[in-house]
Amino acid sequence: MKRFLIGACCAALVAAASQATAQNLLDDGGFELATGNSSTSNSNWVLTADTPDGTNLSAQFQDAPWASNPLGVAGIGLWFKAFEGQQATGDPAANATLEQTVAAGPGTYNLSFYVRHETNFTADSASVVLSSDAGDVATFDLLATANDGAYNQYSINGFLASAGTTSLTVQAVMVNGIDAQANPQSMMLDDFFLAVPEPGAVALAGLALAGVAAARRRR
Ligand SMILES: [Ca+2]
Ligand SMILES: [Ca+2]
Repeated sequence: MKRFLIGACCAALVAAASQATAQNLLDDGGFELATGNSSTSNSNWVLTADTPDGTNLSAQFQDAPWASNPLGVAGIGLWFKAFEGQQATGDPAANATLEQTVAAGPGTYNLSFYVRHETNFTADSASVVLSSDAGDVATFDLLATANDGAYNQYSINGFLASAGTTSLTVQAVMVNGIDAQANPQSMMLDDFFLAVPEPGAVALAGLALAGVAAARRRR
C-alpha cells in the first residue's frame, strides 16, 4: 500500500512539472489582453465575426465570470453567440472565426483548450482547427463536446507538422449559428495552449521514477 501511494504521489508531481515547464506558443492563450465585449484582441488573435442584425456581433471577447475559465472567476473568454443568427425575420445565420498563426517548424504538437457548451447551442458546425502551412490539418468537433454548461478541457494531441512547416494556425470556427429560441444556447472558449511535447517532461518523469526506486531501496 505504501509503495502504491509513493508512486501516485510522484506521478502527480510529474504531471505538475510537465505543465510548469511547457511553454505556450500562442500569444495570450486566455484572451486576457482583449477588450471586453468587443472583437478587439490586443494580441496576435484575429476575431472575425459578422453582425446578423446589423449591430450585434456573432462572437466577441466577453469580460464576465460566466464567460471565462474557470467559471465564476473574473476574466475574459471567447463567446460564440449562435443566437444572433436568424433571430429576427430576414437576419442571416451567425458566422465567426477566431485565428492565430505562430512560427513553428516540423514536429509534434499538442493543443489544449477549454469549452463551455450550453445545451441548446445550434450551428451547422463549430470546430477547433489546427493546421500547418505544409498542409497538415486536424479538426476537433465542438458540437460533440459535453453540452453541460460547464468548462471542460479538450485537446488535439500528437499533431504532426510535416517537413517544410514554417507556421501553425489555430482556429475556432462557428458556421451558420442560429437562434434556437430556447436558453441556454451559447458556447464559450478559453485558455488555448499550444506546445511541443517537452523532452524535459520525459527527463522529469525519469527523475521521478528514480525517486520511487530510491524510496523503495530505503525500505
Ligand atoms: Ca480567459
Ligand atoms: Ca440580435
